[in-house]
Amino acid sequence: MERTFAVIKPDAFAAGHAGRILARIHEAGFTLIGMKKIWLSEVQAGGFYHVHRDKPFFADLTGFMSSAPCVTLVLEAPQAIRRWRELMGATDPGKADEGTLRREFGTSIGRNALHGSDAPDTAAFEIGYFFSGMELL
Ligand code: DAT
Ligand code: MG
Repeated sequence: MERTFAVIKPDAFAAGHAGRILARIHEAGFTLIGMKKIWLSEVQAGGFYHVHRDKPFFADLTGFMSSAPCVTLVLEAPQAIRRWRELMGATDPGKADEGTLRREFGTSIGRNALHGSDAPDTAAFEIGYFFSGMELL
């Protein structure tokens, strides 16, 4: 079993898509280990996305992620990291495959509805950034 970290980003949550996204997560066979709604500050969003701090889109990204509440998730499945990124689709919703969640719920590369960890080390960092062990029983 493997765990990954996911976020229903402010655009998708505000649009009322959380329920449909959670249903798709369950249908795909993930177990929901952790879940909470959270409204990030810009500093907290910057800590989460620290690997992108030198990118030109960093200020827009942290501004967007702190603009409204989101839902943070810990998902468990065999190959959870790869499988969640496959279900999300490409970063740019316009390039995401038909049937993927970003294709359905994203509207632009910066407003792409969902986050997913990209490797075991980033999944461990991101899960620990948002959840304590006691919240993941
Ligand atoms: P992903 O979320 O698919 O792992 P990433 O880690 O490269 O993609 O980037 C993190 C987020 O930053 C991404 O979900 C949306 C935003 N982003 C990435 N590239 C961007 C760009 N060229 N312009 C605006 N926002 C971008
Ligand atoms: Mg990434």
